Amino acid sequence: MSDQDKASTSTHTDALVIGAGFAGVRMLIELQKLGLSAVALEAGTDVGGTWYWNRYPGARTDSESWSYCFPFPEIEQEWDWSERYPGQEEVQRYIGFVADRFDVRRHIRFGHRVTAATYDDADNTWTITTDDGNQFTCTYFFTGLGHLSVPQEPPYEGLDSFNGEVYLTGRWPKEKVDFTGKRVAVVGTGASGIQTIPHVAEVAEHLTVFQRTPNYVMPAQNHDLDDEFRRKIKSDYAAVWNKARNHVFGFPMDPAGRMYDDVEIDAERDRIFEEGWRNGGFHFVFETFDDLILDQRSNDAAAEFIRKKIREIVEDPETAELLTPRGYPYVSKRPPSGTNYYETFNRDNVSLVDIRTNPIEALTTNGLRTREREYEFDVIIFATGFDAVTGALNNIDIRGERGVGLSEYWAAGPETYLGIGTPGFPNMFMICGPQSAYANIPVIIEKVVEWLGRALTYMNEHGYDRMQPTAEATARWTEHVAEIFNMTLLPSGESFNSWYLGANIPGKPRRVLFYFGGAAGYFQEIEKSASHDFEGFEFSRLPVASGR
Ligand code: N01
Repeated sequence: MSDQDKASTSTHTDALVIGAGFAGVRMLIELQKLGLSAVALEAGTDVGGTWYWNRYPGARTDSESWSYCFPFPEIEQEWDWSERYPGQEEVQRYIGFVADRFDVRRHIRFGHRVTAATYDDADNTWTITTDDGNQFTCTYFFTGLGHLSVPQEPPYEGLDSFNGEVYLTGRWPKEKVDFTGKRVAVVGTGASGIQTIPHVAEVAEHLTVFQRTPNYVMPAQNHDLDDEFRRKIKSDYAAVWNKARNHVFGFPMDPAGRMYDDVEIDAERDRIFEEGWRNGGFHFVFETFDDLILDQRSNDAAAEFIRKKIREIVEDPETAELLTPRGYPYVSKRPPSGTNYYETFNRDNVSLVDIRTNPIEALTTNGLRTREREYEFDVIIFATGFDAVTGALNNIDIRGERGVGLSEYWAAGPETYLGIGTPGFPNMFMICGPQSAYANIPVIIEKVVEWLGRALTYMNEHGYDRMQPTAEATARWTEHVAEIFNMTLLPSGESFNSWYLGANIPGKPRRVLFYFGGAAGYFQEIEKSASHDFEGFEFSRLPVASGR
């Protein structure tokens, strides 16, 4: 943090935003448009959020670049994506480009990690404290913390005794890490591990992958974009956004338009799955059968197709068997996209250890010890996931009316209305908090931020300065979110540690963390509230001006 930053921290602004990733930057642009004074506090030294911290080898999106961005007409025409699924550096550069283009970087204080946020009932003010003791006050408090920003710490004894290097994919250092000629371990085979593994395998002397649950990994089928493709997208960007906003996951895709029962011949089903596999990534989920996460038979057929692919690709039958997911439906854990993932296990310098039957017991001076034996490593990489969705909120001591703590209020799991607000925490707005839509995140952020802009305007026009959801609307939404979840095959992921429910973190209360009714369904819900005077929220006004 610069001296200039330090000197200017004790300010009051209309609004304060935590985070300078997609959500924080987009919110600053909205606040600027509304003419409100604003500051954003960001723990990192640059913008990017998720794309600042997750700079592990191979990190890239699995949303297609042309829809993993904001629908600003000027930016759409100026920015050129180089790949179908851009890498971490390019996405971070894009967020920086947007921040500079709208001139909001000057509102961001980097190197400030927020530790507490306290609401003062008497003067309707939030006080935000950072880890270096600085305090900021504001009327409107926004969190843009990201769903996946608190990595799970390696849960093993002996971490300090290990003499080699230890990395977490979710907290990757800025300096290049060189694995050349080293003996490397990767623990975890979720989306992060799956992207890291092929890259490390290419240079390491030996890579050992420690897998607890085999995943259903789709080939990303990433490729460079050419000028002709970019021109085509830019010539009708409105059509891209129109499709994305009407798509269940916020992607510019058409629904498959068929259910499992619409196709009676197995060979034809296989042809459809084959096409999905060739198109790659989420095209397999959303362009094969529309009942993939609703109908067990549809899901079983998809899962079996993927298992067959694994057996075809992986040469050693024993390794193929270990990599084959069983016992939980496809998509009930977030399915990753990879590049050469299964192929990597055909390399001579890669081996796979099943830690479900042979768990890791501890780290040792020279490596790690499983129940069966000890392994020696120079480097251990933990790709063991995140305390998702609520982790970052609970890490901050947030206190609302009468000093009630958010983590105590959410002791049994989060309760929000629309994933935006929670009762007792006036003017605290979560940009995609718990129970907001599970979908392509920039598309959801865009709509939520627009909605928040309208809410602030509504308050201003009606002479209100305080807004929070009602307890009734919040209870109804929480119930609705659970109902929708239970209509799908997703609950089966719980026993396989799905982070959708918090089931990946020992001791974390189980609650559905997302609205799974689709992006379009979510947009209808938030619009319904906004167009009925923000139904489900209550408004008030401080009787005496605070004098600020
Ligand atoms: O984390 P995960 P992630 N001992 O929780 C294992 C997004 N993302 O960082 O399945 C041993 O999915 C765990 O095993 P199990 C994306 O939304 C997106 O990979 O619990 N192993 C699992 O294999 C994604 O879903 C992108 O049995 C342990 C792995 O570690 C989300 O982030 C890229 C363990 C954790 O997998 C999280 O992905 C990367 C333990 N104690 C991430 N604890 C893209 O857009 C956990 N594991 C491309």
